[in-house]
Amino acid sequence: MTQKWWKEQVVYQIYPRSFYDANGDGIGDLKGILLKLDYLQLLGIDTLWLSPHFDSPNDDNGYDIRDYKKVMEEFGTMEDFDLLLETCHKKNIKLVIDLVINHTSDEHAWFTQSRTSKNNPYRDYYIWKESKDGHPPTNWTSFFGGSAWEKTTETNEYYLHYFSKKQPDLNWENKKVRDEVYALMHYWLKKGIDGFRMDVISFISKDQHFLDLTSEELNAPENTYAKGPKLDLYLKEMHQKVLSKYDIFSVGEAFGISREAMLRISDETARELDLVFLFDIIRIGRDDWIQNEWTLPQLKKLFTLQSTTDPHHWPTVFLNNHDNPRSVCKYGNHKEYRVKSAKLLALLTLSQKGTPFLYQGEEIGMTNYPFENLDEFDDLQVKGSLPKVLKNKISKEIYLEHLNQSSRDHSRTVMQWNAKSNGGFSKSPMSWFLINPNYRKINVENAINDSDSIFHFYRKLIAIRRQSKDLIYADYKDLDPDHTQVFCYERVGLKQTYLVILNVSNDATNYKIPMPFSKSSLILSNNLKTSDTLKTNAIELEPWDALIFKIIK
Ligand code: ISL
Ligand code: CA
Repeated sequence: MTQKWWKEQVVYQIYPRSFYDANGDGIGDLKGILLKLDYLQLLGIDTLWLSPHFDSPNDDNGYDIRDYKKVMEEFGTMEDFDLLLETCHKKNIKLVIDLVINHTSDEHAWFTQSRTSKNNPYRDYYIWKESKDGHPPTNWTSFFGGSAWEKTTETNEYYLHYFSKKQPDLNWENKKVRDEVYALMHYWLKKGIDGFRMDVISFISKDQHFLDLTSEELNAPENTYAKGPKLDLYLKEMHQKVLSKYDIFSVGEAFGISREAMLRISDETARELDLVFLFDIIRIGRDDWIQNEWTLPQLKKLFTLQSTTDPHHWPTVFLNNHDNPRSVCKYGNHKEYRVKSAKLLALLTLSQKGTPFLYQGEEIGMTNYPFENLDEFDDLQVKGSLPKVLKNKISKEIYLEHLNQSSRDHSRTVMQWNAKSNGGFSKSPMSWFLINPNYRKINVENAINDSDSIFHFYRKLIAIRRQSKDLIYADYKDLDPDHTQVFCYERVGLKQTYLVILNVSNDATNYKIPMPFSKSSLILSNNLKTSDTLKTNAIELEPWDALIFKIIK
């Protein structure tokens, strides 16, 4: 297992729009992040990943880029970005940016040119097709509702967009597109950024036959879209022409990708990407906007699948991001055991094998928002999916019920800094989006002032990881995969073995640790009554107990 700095780091994802508003216009900005770097340093994270900060009409909150070399006006200026990068580096914090190169905004100069005529020099920067007997070229669907094809009046042809019609897909078959992308990557790398998170990188290659999807494929188009024939070719070229020239890391957001493809792409001998986000865990039980039941053994199996890879692979571990609901609501119990279950999830995330990615607000146990009607949502995916919901004879009430468990907007409500108006996010009376009504109780100020808070539990765990490379690189083994309420695993390092016991349930239990050991010493627990050593193999676990021990077998 080769040791790399990006395997040892803890990454914190910031959604700049909702993080902190420094200039009082109700919208988060880069200056706001700068002002909160001390807070992030107190938490102990090593790397920041910013969701897109580029110029954008914000149809999809920045995932629709209009100019890759310009900072979004609402977020500030290029000087603000340069100062943020410089200050991060002074504080030994690395800065990774979000590269959205599967598509651009329809307001990008390349597209405003491309759409004008069939022989415009930018025509082949995008994917244009004639209609088929008056219908879109294929039956492909967009993730934001409707067809993945949009007809334009200038040339009567359709262009492809896997996401909104304001996010036309780039044509990676065109070498000019690839060279433009590599040039813009060099532009940011030359500034000294420390890597890229690559948005839906799994989709950049398209099967040039443009065949209709079968009805089964239409249920989860992402699995087909992620099977483009030239993905590895493009990633190897990108690695050779750009990534290999800097001491950086790359993480591919590989929506729809299979585990096999993940192993192929993130194999360090393949020289493509360093890390890949797999979505199996964070979307467990998900069927589009529906959140179905799932069991702990099913979840444990997914952790084993991603953690027991060979020495050429390194997993990512995350239970939150800007596209998914808050983990304490999905995996924990935010009603009766919010603090305790959030700490359990912190221990799970930070003691697994792989690079942990935290998302703003999870460190203080922020929860889903109590939406009361569909008009309150900002996410275009909510409105975009409504026609399909109604066509499937689902009522708006049921749709709302599911969205209250699955919507992306739960993670886009503004960060809760203190109990003042707007939770201290902004001095403006109105913010761009909602704030959770529980901000008076759940906020950074209260968290820092409470030594037993979720925040300090994260801070201690991050410090434990930092002091122990042995834990970071240790092998992973689930010791009780079939147990329905306890998650018990070991991490076997070169010097030390670690035992993690998580009671992922509302029920107390007397748990028999399925592994003999002679000595144990408690490293951290979310239950102050936990004894420092395990007397026998049997341990009384209270609801949501989370413990990590050093043991000697
Ligand atoms: O829809 C989702 C959440 O349930 C995810 O499937 C998400 O759309 C998918 O993972 C792709 O996400 C990325 O690309 C989108 C953008 O809307 C997301 O915010 C981004 O993370 C298009 O750029
Ligand atoms: Ca602002």
